[in-house]
Amino acid sequence: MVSSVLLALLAAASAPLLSSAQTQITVNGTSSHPIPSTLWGLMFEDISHSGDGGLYGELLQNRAFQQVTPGTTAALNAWSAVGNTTLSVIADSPAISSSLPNALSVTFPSGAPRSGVQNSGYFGIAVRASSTYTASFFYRFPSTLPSAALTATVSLAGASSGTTFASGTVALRPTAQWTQATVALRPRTSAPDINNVFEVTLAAGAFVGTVHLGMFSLFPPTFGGQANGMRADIAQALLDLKPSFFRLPGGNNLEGQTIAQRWQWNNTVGPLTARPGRVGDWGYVNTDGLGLYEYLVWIELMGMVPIMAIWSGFALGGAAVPANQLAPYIEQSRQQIEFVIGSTSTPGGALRASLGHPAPFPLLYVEVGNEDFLQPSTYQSYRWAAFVNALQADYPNLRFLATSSFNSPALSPKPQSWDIHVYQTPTWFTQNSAFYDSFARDGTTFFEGEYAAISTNPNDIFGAPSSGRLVYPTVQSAVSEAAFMMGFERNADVVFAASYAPLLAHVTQNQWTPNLLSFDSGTVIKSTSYWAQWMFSNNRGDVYLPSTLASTSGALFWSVVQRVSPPAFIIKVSNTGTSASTGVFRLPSAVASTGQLIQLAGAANASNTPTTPSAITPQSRTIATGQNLSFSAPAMSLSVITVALV
Ligand code: LX5
Repeated sequence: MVSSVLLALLAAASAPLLSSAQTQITVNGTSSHPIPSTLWGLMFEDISHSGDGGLYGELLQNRAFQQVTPGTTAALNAWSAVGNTTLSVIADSPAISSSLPNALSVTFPSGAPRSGVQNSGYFGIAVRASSTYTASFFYRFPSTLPSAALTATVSLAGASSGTTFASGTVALRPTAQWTQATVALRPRTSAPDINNVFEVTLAAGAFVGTVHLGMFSLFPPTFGGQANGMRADIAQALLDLKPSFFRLPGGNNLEGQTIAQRWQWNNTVGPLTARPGRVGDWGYVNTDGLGLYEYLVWIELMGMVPIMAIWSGFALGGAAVPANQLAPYIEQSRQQIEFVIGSTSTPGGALRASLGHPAPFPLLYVEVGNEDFLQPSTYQSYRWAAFVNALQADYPNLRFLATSSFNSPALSPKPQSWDIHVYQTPTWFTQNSAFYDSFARDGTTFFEGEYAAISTNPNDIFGAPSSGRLVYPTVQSAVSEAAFMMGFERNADVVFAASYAPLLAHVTQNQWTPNLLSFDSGTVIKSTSYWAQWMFSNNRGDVYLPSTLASTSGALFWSVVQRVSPPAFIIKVSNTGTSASTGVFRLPSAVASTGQLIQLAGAANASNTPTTPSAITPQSRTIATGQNLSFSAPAMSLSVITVALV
């Protein structure tokens, strides 16, 4: 008795707390614009080993000694001796190819036990019993030829345990000419962790002398079986996002620190022995094994379209090509486009066909540079015009995107489209959900090519990372980005595409945080922001339905779209505040009495991390719905409600 009185008193006392703030939202039944099919997609560049050591399936690091200085310890990165060999990187003559001048010189002394070389991979190697690995390398004997073929053992082994998980043998013929050896490795058991190495060894006493090795490779099965393709678990995590486009190859990594170090498409296609690699913009060598053709074939496999950048005459170190010297660079860009879409009667199209893809790839968007607001003067005075005027004449159906700050300085010819970037605080994203509302409807369209809430400290955005910088996206950063993303749907008549950046990063070998997906050589971690992207992209509508505008100083943001088939309203609600908030949606027509809710929620600073990879994931359940749909959004949450029209 006493306890029930107490309960009633407690209930009365807590009632005001339960009734959260209410916002009345009227949804218009007449759509204002279709949602473009390109809206949600991916921005990619090789940063934080997102390409080499990440998406690109190759497992060996420094596989071909590209762009290293022979004779240095650094040139031996990821390599070490097994047994008694002596290793050094040399500039070999003959070289494997003119693009690959360097090789690994391995000397076996007399009386050596089992000896050879090992590679530690990209910070470990995952060894899975279900996979067949294809290993290969080039070899030659520069001086003393063995009297007969040698039997080399190629294996995958625990780095500290010494356990051999897989091994195979391959004959090394006595030859002074570069020769390729290939062997398939089928692990008997999976390794318990990624602390594994790849080894090439000779039995005790098998050989005394020197062998040169180079252009190694170790590939697990790739996503979709693509030759020289992508790591399956990372590609699958990206496919789950149902992305529509893929921006490549940068980002800063397009530009080079110097003009000579820029990304050059023609150095990234053809046999791996024809790719010199380059010093990337993020502090490590890019193998360019993940080249333009690999990107395009994979983009097609994934059902995406490319948004491809061309170099715009500016290197990150500050050098710009003078106007009267731009012609060869414009021609290189023209050839890049021709490789992608030219008919097979052109040299570029014929090269594409020779690699296995006679049909042109579906290219519509070409981005001229990256962040050319870093040198707006030369972009405005000649670089933009020189590239666009020449290339638009050759390819009138392409849309060229400008990358300087929107209309500042104004460009001529007037860009049809712009790529706009924003790295900011969660607060900025919530306060700017109406960012595109005031943009002119004059045919100009926008690509939000990079955006992310990166720090809770406004002073930290453009300065050195300090106290507020996020290591992994948080619930707060994800729901704040979602508030901004509501604005992409509302303004999808001018915003045709949007992508979070950066997309991928190795958990320890990174130059930037936070990132959408983090990985090591064995696992992939889906961040809170990944799940926000997933919720938007997997719950697209065909048309946008205007509704009462949210207050940009408030915490509750929403977007209502209509799906044609099967007919449904899809309502997205982001609550960026610290208390629950109710939206009462007055829908324009009758709906089913129940609908499906997908919700991401949690503590503001909660993240998915290597130790808590699934702390925050979207949860689904059925909820009661109706034409007057009252929905209480928990603090720090993103919700998607799908309700069928009746
Ligand atoms: C940013 C901008 C990281 C990047 C650039 C991209 O996603 O590479 O386009 O880097 S920044 O701010 O250091 O220039």
